[in-house]
Amino acid sequence: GHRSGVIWFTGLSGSGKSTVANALEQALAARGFHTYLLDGDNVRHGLCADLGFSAEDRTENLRRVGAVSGLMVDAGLLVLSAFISPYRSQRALVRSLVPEQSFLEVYIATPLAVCEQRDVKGLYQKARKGEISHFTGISDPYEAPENPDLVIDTSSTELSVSIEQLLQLLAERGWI
Ligand code: GGZ
Repeated sequence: GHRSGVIWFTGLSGSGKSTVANALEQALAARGFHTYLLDGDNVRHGLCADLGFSAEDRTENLRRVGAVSGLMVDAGLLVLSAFISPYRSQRALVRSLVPEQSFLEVYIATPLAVCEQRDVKGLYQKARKGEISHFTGISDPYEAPENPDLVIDTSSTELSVSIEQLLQLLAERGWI
């Protein structure tokens, strides 16, 4: 068995949140744990398809994700949620929506310059040209976490090492 809870990944677009969350989910699934991964790719096409990227819309996006994460914790799952979640107040909101002691914050702290150089979807280039407004890190703020449970820089740490660190954190906290 395992304790249920939310592992919340925050960081810039292209920082590697989904990559790390996916790899952790695979490692947990391989160990027989019941998991669910929430990210912009599956949420913004359905549950939050009506929302954009203003501060208000991001807050509502994250409020819904927090509420769903809380329900999944009730259902006994280990939930991995990977969202930019740029404001401290938004992360405090999602934390308030899940049971106490059931929330771990993981800061994917890959430098902006690296995220922009990767530019997997060409969004940074569009943001620089002014074709996308309110783009996090370029024309919209990102407030780094002050007291995250773990910090991962995907430009300087091998994925396998990060996954080991995450598994160790979960074991230390008695979640797995
Ligand atoms: C930031 C944006 C924007 C703007 C579209 N700002 O790299 P991606 O493409 O796949 O991940 C980003 C995703 C961010 O959605 P989230 O739900 O994680 O954001 S938040 O937590 O702030 O609600 C990016 C894409 O959407 N994208 N426009 N203006 N990212």
